[in-house]
Amino acid sequence: MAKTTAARGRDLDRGGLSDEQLVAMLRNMLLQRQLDNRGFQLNRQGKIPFALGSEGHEAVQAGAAMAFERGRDVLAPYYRDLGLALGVGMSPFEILSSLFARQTDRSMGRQFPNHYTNHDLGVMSISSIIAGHCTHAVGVAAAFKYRGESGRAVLCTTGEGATSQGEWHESVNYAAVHGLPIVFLVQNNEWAISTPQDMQMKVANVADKAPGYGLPGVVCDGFSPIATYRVMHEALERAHAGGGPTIVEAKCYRFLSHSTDDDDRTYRSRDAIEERRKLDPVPRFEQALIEAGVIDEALAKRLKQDVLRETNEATDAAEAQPYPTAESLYTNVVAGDYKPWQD
Ligand SMILES: Cc1ncc(C[n+]2csc(CCOP(=O)(O)OP(=O)(O)O)c2C)c(N)n1
Repeated sequence: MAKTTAARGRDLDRGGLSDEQLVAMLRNMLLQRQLDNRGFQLNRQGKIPFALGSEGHEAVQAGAAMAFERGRDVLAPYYRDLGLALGVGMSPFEILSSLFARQTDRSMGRQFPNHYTNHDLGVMSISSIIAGHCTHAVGVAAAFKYRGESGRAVLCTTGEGATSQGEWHESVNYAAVHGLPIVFLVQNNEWAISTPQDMQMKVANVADKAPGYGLPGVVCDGFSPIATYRVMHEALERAHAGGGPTIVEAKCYRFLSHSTDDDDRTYRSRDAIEERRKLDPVPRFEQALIEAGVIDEALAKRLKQDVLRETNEATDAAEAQPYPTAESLYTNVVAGDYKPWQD
């Protein structure tokens, strides 16, 4: 670490975070970017069938992960949550095991690629059914309340497109009525595949929907990890303390195509993307930490070398793993010894 918290350069509104936490957020963002690229590269090399990118979501996810209480909170992620998964403790090897569909993947390669999970870390399995996981997330929050497990909360994430789904409305409404400990984080990247926000809703902000459920709705700058951390920390603390749900909308952007299966040149201009790239949160946060004296150029360089090395090692290690065996086909399908296919 370059300097202690006391020795400051240019002022940085750090949201109460220490140098170590700020650097951890930057490292998370750099690793997200590296792993995102790796997923697209491996797909183009014909080594994996599918990848999704979180480019443009790095700051939201680094900030939200920093607010997540490991060991207590549960994450109900969606498919674009690489940085949240990493930020709550998942490793690049686990992510790549999912992309390569190897035996070392927690779902043993049976889930859709990029749909990782980690029960021990409180990361629920990802559902490809848009907003389908919101009902599951609310179920977990209801269980926390029912069992009197105070101090625990669920972080349920979606894109803005998902807020048009019935399950999202039902989940938010139920959570509001029952005062459940849950935060609905909406990562508004302006696009739902080829559908822009204004074809999705008549309100300017997703957070504007919150009063309709009797909930607080907060908009934050999703290009700033510190701004996102601040809002998410407050919302999760509210949930931990029995104050009920919050809808947080983090404004960000999707720099890449929806997935490796999508060609976004058919529905949006390169100029629009270039314009947004000027606000790219990764180099901006790196620069802000350098200017504030939290890190120096040399450390920034080392961090980038470090995440590249980590990504390369994890890629080689995951690729070398075996596929699940045919005999394991029924493993983890039904709990306990019950084997309906044998009766
Ligand atoms: C119920 C359902 N309808 C449609 C789809 C196809 N689909 C996959 S991702 C997606 C867009 C979702 O957009 P958004 O919620 O804004 O998240 P983003 O991908 O932009 O992060 C759609 C329509 C699906 N998976 N499930």
